[in-house]
Amino acid sequence: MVNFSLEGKVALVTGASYGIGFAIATAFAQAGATIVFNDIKQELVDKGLASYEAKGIKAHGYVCDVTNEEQVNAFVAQVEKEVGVIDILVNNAGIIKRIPMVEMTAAEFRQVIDIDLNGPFIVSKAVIPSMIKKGHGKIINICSMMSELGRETVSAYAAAKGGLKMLTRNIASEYGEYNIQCNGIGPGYIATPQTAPLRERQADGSRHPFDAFIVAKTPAARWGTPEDLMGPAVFLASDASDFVNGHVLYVDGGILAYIGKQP
Ligand code: NAP
Ligand code: GCO
Repeated sequence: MVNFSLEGKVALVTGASYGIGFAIATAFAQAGATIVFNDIKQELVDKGLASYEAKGIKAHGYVCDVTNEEQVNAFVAQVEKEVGVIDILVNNAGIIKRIPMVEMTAAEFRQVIDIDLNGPFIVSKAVIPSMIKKGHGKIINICSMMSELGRETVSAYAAAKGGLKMLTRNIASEYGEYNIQCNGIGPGYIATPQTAPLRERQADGSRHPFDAFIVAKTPAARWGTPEDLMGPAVFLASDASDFVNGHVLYVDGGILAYIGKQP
């Protein structure tokens, strides 16, 4: 029988107080996993713990900035002591800055690369040695359509997410022989706080132009929801995907396959 169960597994989802990470962690808990998550602020960790509890999930929340290698190493050691060795890692924490490239400072560019690309490197590096010792591991990097496409104002984000696609392939290549599978999920346009500015109602009550644009560009003719990512994430975290490695699974309603509705 195909095994989609995560019973007995410890899953770390970074930046999972809310949004996509929260939905993925919830799905993992429903599949039997013990949930660990982090955020950069205690108040958000507490908010996240309350949100998980409201769903009947006893999660383990920690304050940790994924860009800080010392903090990450201490965090992973603490999790291994208090909860158990991490079987599943989802590198979800991420930010975006929407600024025309020529107006973006190098510091702003670096900040996006630091969180969206260096963070997954740092956290993956911290958990892989124990996965090797344990004889298995699953790493899922939350990529993006911007791992494949560019658009105005998101140069840093696209560079980071393009790099994250290749980091995914490299981890798969380097650690596949230890029964560690590293794959990506590439969400399309998902309704979360990160994309809220692209969906704001206009002063006259009309839809944001970008909102209408995305709906026209998506065969599913709708924005995705964090819940749309739950099944694909459980698949990639489970034994059912043990021979899937270095793959980016786009969960985008078909937008990458579609030229867009004729005007
Ligand atoms: P979100 O609502 O902005 O949530 C991002 C989470 O990451 C927040 O909990 C945030 O915590 C946390 N975070 C940010 N910087 C961090 C750091 N240095 N260390 C630890 N945690 C940090 O974003 P989302 O829409 O759920 O997106 C989650 C992931 O999916 C991101 O990687 C994003 O790039 C990717 N993605 C999103 C979409 C979409 O359409 N929404 C599509 C494709 C890919 P704070 O609140 O404390 O900042
Ligand atoms: C944007 C959006 C996108 C989505 C996502 C698409 O400004 O274009 O924020 O980047 O977040 O990454 O896959």
